[in-house]
Amino acid sequence: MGLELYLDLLSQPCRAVYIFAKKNGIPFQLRTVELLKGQHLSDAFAQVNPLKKVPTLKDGNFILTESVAILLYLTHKYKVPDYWYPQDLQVRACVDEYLAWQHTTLRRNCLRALWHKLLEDKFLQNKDFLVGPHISLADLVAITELMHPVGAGCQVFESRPKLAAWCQRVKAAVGKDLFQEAHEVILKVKDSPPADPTIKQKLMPRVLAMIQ
Ligand code: GTX
Repeated sequence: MGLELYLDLLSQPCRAVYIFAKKNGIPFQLRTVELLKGQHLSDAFAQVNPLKKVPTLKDGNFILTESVAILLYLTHKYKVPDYWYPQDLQVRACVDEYLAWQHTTLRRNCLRALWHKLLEDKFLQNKDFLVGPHISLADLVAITELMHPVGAGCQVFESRPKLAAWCQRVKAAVGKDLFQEAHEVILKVKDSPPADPTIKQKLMPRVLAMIQ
């Protein structure tokens, strides 16, 4: 069996992995794990990932979790354009810096208004993309995270022209169709019916917090 990716496009780290694999023509079998149906809690999925989280990668007998580790594995295993994770030591260090920052801030409890300001002031500054003139893993991880509140109806980019222009550049670099495809489910989530109550009881509080 070749590369298998266990994903739910409702999840921001899954969207980053999905876009990256698709955009770079990496062949993979999509194994959809529907969080809202509690499929990640099934015994079958626990055999693949005992942590019961997506994204999860399976490459033969090798299993890998954590979106950043998955993105880096794909970057190293497949021939992808250098700009995603540049060879240049210092530019690469800037991508690493963003990926480390992201996990402790954007993905954690931090005032949304402050994220945006920090993202603009510290990372984007006056560049086209977060670490320079080209898209990198940093932009992909950032955009999939910022589209999450957009899916819940928050106007994240409305009063931030610099961030909005960056968003348009990332969309164009990824390709509008692939961007739309990856975000279709999250952009519709606010209109979906509530999850099945029996499943809801089993889901982790943070997943519930995102869907209510
Ligand atoms: N640090 C990990 C990574 O980057 O891969 C985080 C993995 C993670 O928390 N995955 C979540 C999960 O599987 C999905 S991402 C949150 C999606 C919320 C969408 C709701 C609309 N969670 C399952 C669980 O914890 O039970």
